[in-house]
Amino acid sequence: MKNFDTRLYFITDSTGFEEAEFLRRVEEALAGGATILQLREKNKSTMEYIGLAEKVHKLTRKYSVPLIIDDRIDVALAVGAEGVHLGKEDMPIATARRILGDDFIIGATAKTVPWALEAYEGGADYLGVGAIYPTTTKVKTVITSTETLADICKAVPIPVNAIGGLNKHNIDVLAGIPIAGICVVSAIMKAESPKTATIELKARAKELGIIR
Ligand code: TZP
Ligand code: MG
Repeated sequence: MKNFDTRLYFITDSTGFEEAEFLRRVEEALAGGATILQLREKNKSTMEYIGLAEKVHKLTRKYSVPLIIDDRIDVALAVGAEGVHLGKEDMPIATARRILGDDFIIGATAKTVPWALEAYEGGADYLGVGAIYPTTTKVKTVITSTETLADICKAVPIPVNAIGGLNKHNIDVLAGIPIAGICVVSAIMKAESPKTATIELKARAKELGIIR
């Protein structure tokens, strides 16, 4: 059964962390209430990506949180992850859906309404939209306005998450837009206490009525 909740979507970045410290931070975010977790690795070999994904999957399973693998459906299949996240330069959504079947969670990046519609029609289960703010995380992206974010929410019937430079001090701009949740990397990954950061971010998003 495909069952997922994107309210607090934590995307990892292991850059600069020893593996043990990385895994400790991942577990803290899970303990703090991340509802879905994406393993995002841009510089690892296939072997290394699979090795790390297996370790992260043990943690996500412990907290009953779906594991999404960024970019790589082979890695997702290899470790039995619950889903994959695909951008414009990755495998087309419809192709991935055909290979992975209906039970797999497939997320897509979308920065415009036509792009969102194409991903939805291809079979995407949720969309990540942004960057809402400039980001310090290594990514090829452009700023997406909150107006476009709202238009995308209106255009597709699947959960839409906001992403990019989001933290507890600036998510108020999302209030009133019918997003399903927020995606964050640094606000949790680089926090002194990832657990506290996760708890506080979720509490703030609830307080603003962004998530339930
Ligand atoms: N896509 C758009 S912005 C971004 C991605 C992967 C990175 C978000 O990272 P952060 O640290 O939450 O700004
Ligand atoms: Mg990608």
